[in-house]
Amino acid sequence: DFDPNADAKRNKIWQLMEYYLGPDVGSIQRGIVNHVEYTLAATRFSFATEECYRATAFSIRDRLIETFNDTNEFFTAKDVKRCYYLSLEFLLGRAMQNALVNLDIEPNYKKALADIGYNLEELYEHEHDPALGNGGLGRLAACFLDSMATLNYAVWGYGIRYTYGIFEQKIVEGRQVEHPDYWLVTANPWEIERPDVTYAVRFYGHVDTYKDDKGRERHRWTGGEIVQAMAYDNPIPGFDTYNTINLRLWKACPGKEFDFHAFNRGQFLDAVKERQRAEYISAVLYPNDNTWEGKELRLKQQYFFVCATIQDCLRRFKKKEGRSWDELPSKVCFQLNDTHPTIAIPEMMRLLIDIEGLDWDKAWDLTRQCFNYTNHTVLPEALEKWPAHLIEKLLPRHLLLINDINYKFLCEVRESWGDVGEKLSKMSIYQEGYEKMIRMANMAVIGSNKVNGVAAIHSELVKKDLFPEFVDYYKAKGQPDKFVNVTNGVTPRRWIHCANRGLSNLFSEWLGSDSWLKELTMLQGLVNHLDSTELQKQWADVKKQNKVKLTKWIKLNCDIDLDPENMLFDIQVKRIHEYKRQLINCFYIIHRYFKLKKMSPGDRDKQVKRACLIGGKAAPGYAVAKTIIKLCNNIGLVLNNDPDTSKYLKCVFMPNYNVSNAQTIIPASDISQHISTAGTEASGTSNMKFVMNGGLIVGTMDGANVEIREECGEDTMFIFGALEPEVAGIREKAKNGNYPISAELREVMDAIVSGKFSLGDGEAHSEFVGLIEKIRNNGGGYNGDFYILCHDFPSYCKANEQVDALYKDQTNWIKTSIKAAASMGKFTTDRSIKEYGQIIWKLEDAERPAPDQSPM
Ligand code: T68
Repeated sequence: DFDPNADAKRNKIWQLMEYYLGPDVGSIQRGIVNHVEYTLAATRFSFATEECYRATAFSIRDRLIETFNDTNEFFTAKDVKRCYYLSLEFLLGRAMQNALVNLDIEPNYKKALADIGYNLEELYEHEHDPALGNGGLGRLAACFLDSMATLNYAVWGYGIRYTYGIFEQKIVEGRQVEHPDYWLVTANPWEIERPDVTYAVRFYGHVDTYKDDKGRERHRWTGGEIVQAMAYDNPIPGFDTYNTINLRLWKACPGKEFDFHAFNRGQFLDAVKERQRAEYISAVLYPNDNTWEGKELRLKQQYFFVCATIQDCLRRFKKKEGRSWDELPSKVCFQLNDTHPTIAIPEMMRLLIDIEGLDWDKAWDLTRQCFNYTNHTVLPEALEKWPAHLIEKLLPRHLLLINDINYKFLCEVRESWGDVGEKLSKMSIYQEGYEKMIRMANMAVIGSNKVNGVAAIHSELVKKDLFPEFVDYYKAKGQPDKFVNVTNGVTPRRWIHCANRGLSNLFSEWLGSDSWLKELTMLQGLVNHLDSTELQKQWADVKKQNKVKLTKWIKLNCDIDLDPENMLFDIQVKRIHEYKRQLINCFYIIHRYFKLKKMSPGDRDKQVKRACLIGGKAAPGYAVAKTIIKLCNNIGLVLNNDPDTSKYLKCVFMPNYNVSNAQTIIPASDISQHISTAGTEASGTSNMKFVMNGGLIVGTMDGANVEIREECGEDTMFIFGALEPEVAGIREKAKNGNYPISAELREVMDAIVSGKFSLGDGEAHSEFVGLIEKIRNNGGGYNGDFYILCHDFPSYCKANEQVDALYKDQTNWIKTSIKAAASMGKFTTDRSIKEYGQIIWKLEDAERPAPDQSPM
C-alpha cells in the first residue's frame, strides 16, 4: 500500500537506531554488559565466564541480525535468482569465533573482553558444538554455507533443527558408549526463533479425486495427521563482505487443530501426547554414515523438512506481484544434498498441480529445471530405496505422482530408444521384486537438471557404475552435460584461520597480506621461499606448538603422555567404516610394534618415533565398526605399557571426534591417513584440511587424494594400494583362491587370533577373531576381504617406510610440507561454490553495498 509518510517514518526509525552497532571496543563492551543485565538478568557486577560467553554471543548476534536483515532486503529488492541448499545435515561446529572473524571484529572483541577481565579464547571453549550431521556430507554443507555467503550468492540452507545432534562418544573399557547430545540445554544464542513462520505438513490420510470448474480431474489429499514446521534462522556471515545469508532449520510442533479439539474435549493428556508425537519428528539425527536404514521416522523427517521448505520458497517466489510461473526456473533452484531430500521432487509437483492448479506437463517442465542432485557415494548399501507401500501409507499423493513421473519417463525412453527391457528396468524408479522399492537416486536423476559427483574419480564412477543407462540416454537426447563433477573443498576461514592461527599469521606474513583467505591459490607464493631457513624454522615452530596443544588435549582426555618434540604424529580421524580401513592402520601399527620388539635397543634408538592417533564415531548399530574401536584401544593398552617400545611407538584412540576437536587435532599432524579401498571414498575432505595445515598424506588413489596429488606433486604424498580399475579383478582372483597374504600380515593376524590384544576379555577376543577370520578365509564378496586389506598391506608398509625415511631428513620434510600446503589453492569451497554457481545454479553475484554511514 502507498504510504505518503513512508520516507519520514524510515528516517525517524533510522535515527532511533542511529547506525549499525559500533565495532569499537566501547560499543562492544556496552553491548555485552547490556546483555548480561537485560537478556540474562544476571548482575553486571559479577558474572561467571559462562554468562560472559552468552552475553558476548548475544552481542555478536545483534550485529549478525543487522547484516542479515539488510542482506535479505537487498536480495528482495534486486529480485535476484535464489538457490536453496536442501540437506538433512549441517555439521556447523562452533559459531562464535567464526562469526567474529567473518564480521572482522575479532581483535576488538578480544580487547573489549580483556579490559573487563575475560579471555576471548576461553569463552570460545564454552560453546557446545552444534553437531547436526554425521561426517563429511554434513560438514561439507557447513563449509558451503560459509563460501556461499562470502561469494555473495543468494543461497539459503534448509534443514532440520534436531533436538539431539550426533551422539557424544565416550570410551568405557575400550568400547564406544553413546550419550545423547542435548545441545540446547543452555539455549542457543545463535538462532532466531520464528513462531510466525510455520507451515502445515500432512502425513498419512487419503487422496480424493474431483472435477474442478473447468472439468479437469484434480486430486485432493486429506485426513491423516498434521504437524507444524516452525522456522529457526541461523545467520551465516560471509567473510570480507556485508552479506549474511541464512540457514533455516525446521522444528516439528503439534498441528493446531489437534490441541484445540483435545482441549475442548478435556483430553489434556492426549493433547500433550500429540505434542510429543509431533516433536518426535525433529527430535534426533540418524547416526548412520554411508549406510541406509529404512526407518519410517527417517522418511517422515525427510518429507517434513522438504514440505515446509518448498512451501516457504514458493511463497517467497510468489510474493512479488505479477509473477508468472514461467519465471520460476530463472528465479529459483534447489540443490539436493544426496538423495535424502529427493521427496522434494514429487512434493514440488504436488504443490504446483494440486495447490497452484498447473497442468501436469507444465509442472514437470518447471520442476525438472529447478532441481539438481549431488551424489556422495557409490556404495550400494548407502543407496536409498523406500518400500513403495511405505510411501503409499505415509504420502499417498506422492506415490501417485511418482507413478506418473515414472510412467511418463519410461514412455519417453521407449519412444527414443525402442523397447530395451533390460535398460528400462534399470532406469525405472521402481525396483521390482518381492517388495517393490522406490529408488530415490533414479528419481533424483530423472527430476534434476544437473547431477554431480564430489571428486573427479567419483564423478566418473557415478557415470560408469551407477547411472550408465542414464548417461547414454541423456547424451542421445542432446543433454551430454547433465552429469558433471564439482570437486569438494573446505573453507580456509575455519580450517586455517580459526583452527591454526599460527600458520595463518605465517601465511599472511610471508605473502604480505591476508588476501589468501579469499584467494587461496595465492598460497603458491610461498614456494618462492622454500629454501629460506627462516621460513622453514617458523614452519617447524608452528607445527610444534600445535603438537604441544594436542598433546595437552590427549593428556586431559585420554591420560596418555606423548612427546611432541620427538614423535611423528600420525593421525586417522573419520567415521569408523570398513571401507575407510582403520583396520589396515591397526595391522600396520601392530607390525611396527613387532619390528621394534625384535630390534636391539641400539637399533630402536635409530627409528623414527611415532604416535599413532585414531579417532571417529561408529554408527551405534554397526557391530564391526565398534569392534574396531575396541581393537584400537586394546592395541593402545599393549603398546603404551610396553617398557621396551612405548618410547618409540604409541597408539591412542581419541574419543568423541567432532568439529571443535578436529580444529585442535588436524593442525597437529605430521602425516594423516586417507586409505580407503580405491573407488569407495567419494572424495574425503579432511585430507584437504590436513595438507593445508602442513601435514602430509599416506593414502590410496581414491577420492580427492587423486587431485591433491595432481596439484601438490607425487613427491608430497605416500601413495600405495591397488588402483580403482584393478580392484574388481583382485576380488575375482581372490574368490578363486589366488590371494597371497604376506608373512608380515600373517604374523599380525596370528597374534590377534592368539589373544595378544584381547587382554583376557573373552567377548572382545571372539569379536577380534571374527574380524580376522572374515578377512583370512577369503571367499570373495562381502564375506571375505572385500576391501582388499591383504592385497594392499605390503605396499602400505612400504609407504610407511618412505614416511620414516623422509622424516629423518627434517629439512626435506619441512620443504615438502610447505610445498604441499602451498599447492592447495584448488581445495577451497570458494572454488567449489563458484563452480556450482556458474555451471549448475547460474547465479549472479549479489553483493550488498557498504551500509550508508549517515542517517538518510
Ligand atoms: C561423505 N558421505 C563421503 N555420508 O563419504 C565423503 N550417508 O567421501 C565425501 O567427502 C563427503 O560425503 C562429502 O561429499 C557422507 O558423509 C553421510 O554422512 C550419510 C548420512 C546419511 C546417510 C548416508
